[in-house]
Formats: sequence, C-alpha cells, structure tokens
Amino acid sequence: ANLSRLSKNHIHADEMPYCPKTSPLIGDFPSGLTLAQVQRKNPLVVRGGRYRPPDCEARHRTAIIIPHRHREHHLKFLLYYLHPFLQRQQLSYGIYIIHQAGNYTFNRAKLMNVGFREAMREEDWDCLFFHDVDLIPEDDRNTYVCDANPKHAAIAMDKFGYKLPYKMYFGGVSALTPLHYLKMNGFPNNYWGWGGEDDDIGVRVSLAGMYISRPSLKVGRYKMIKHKLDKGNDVNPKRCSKPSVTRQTWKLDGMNTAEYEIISRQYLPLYTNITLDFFFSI
Ligand code: UDH
Repeated sequence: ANLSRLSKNHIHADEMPYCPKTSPLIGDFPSGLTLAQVQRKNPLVVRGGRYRPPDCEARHRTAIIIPHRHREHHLKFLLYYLHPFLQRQQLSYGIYIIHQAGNYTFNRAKLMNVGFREAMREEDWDCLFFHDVDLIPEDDRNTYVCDANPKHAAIAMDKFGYKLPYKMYFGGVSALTPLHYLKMNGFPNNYWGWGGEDDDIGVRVSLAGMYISRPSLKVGRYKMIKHKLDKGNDVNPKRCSKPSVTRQTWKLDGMNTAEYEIISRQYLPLYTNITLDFFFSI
C-alpha cells in the first residue's frame, strides 16, 4: 500500500478498521454504548436484573435500589459497570430502578422507601444498597454487602476530592440491612427537591441507636458522572435539615407513612423497573 495515501479513517490492508485514536476500553465512559451491548456482556443476568453465581452458593443477597428520572444516559453507564462488578463479588443480587414518572418535584428519599418495600416484597434480601444513578464504584474491594451498622459506602467521591465532605455525610451510596432500615423507620418522605434528605437519614441512624460504618478512603471511591441540577429537582429551600427537627419527626414520618401507587412493574433484562408518580399519592 502507498502509505502516504492512507487517511485517518482508512481501512487497513486486511480489512480491519484501525482502533479509535483514544481507546474506548480505558478511562472514561464508552461512547455509543447501548443497553443491548450491556446485556450481551452479561449473559448470566436474568429477567429483572437478577444474578446468582453459577458455580457456588452466594453468601450474600443484595438488592440495589436506584432512584431514577430522566437519567437514561447515566443508568446505561452504571449498569455497564455495576453488573460485572457485582458478579466479580460473587453476590446473589437484583437491581431495582425506582422511576418517578410525571412532573411532580423529585423525591429521592421517598423513592428509596418505595424501593425497600417493593424489593422486600419480592425476595428476602439481606442487604439493600441505596444507590444514586450517577456514581460509579472504582474499587473492587468495595464489597456490596452490609455491615453490623448502616454503611455509608460513597465516602470518597471524585467531586469532593476523594474525601468525606463532612463527618455526618450519608449521601450517594449507603447500605442497610432490612433490620437497620426498619429500626430507623426508613427514610423521610417530606424532602421534595434537591438536598437535605441525606443528612436527615444520617441523623436517623444515630437516633435509632446505631453508628455509621464506612469503608476506607482507598476503597470507598466513586466517580460521579458530571451533570447539572435537573428540571423538577430544584434546590429544596428546607434542605438544611436539623438534627433537632429529625429527632421530632423520624418516628412520625418514614417507612411507616410511605404512601404511593405503583403504575407499572417491568421485569427488564438488566433491571426491574418500578414506576410511580407522586402526583397521585399526595
Ligand atoms: N435523580 C434522578 N433524576 C432527577 C434528579 C435526581 O434520577 O431528576 C436521582 C439520581 O439517582 C441521582 C440522585 O437522584 O443520582 C441524586 O440527585 P443528584 O444527582 O441531583 O444529586 P447530587 O448531589 O447532585 O449528585 C449534584 C448536583 C450538581 C448540581 C451542581 C450545580 N452547581
């Protein structure tokens, strides 16, 4: 071949295209990724996004609960990373997407209450991971199993310089057993919009007589997929939750008062999708 005539996008002599200039297999998120590709890469994941190790009995059964609206792009990347990550940990697991439909203000914590109840209705999970859609775990030693106390897993996010932003921070990714969850009456239902609910949850842990357990900074590392504040999730003017207020509210508002109506439950190849619209339950 006449090398001088080769263009950047040419086909090589044996008809194989050249690899992209920047390898899609390292670093950032692969471009053009589809859910069908994620499905092909995870042939042992069955309907509803369930998996069991094929050649041993799993010691842990973990449900992943992901609050979601209009973040399909993030969801695709999270599933791409999370399925193989959980399989390497030899867990029996299921992924639940709790999808808030409609235009009513987003309510992350209430969606978690829905996720807890709906997941436990289906299976006797021994640990639930409450997981933002835009956080990708970076370290395989960050095992998705529960501790003796409620665990805050997303301790070192890139957006906070891989440090804990403040001592009581409990946002992003946390893990609780059903017993932990019920002991603290779940999560609050009355934080509409962005902010505050995670601090309320952190305070509930101690009010219920438990401690926050954390992996090390080296292990609890997460990359956050960058994004702007979403439509329908404006900053909550009441976001500065106060421990003194949580002390008065936690028994009156939480899992025991979470009311909602499910619109649909779909068992998709990579996850179970539970859709609801809070407009109909307030
Ligand atoms: N979420 C959605 N859709 C929404 C809002 C929130 O799916 O419209 C879910 C999603 O799982 C997300 C989580 O709720 O990861 C938490 O919301 P968030 O990502 O908005 O919270 P975070 O603290 O936001 O990560 C940082 C907002 C950055 C805006 C900064 C502008 N300066």
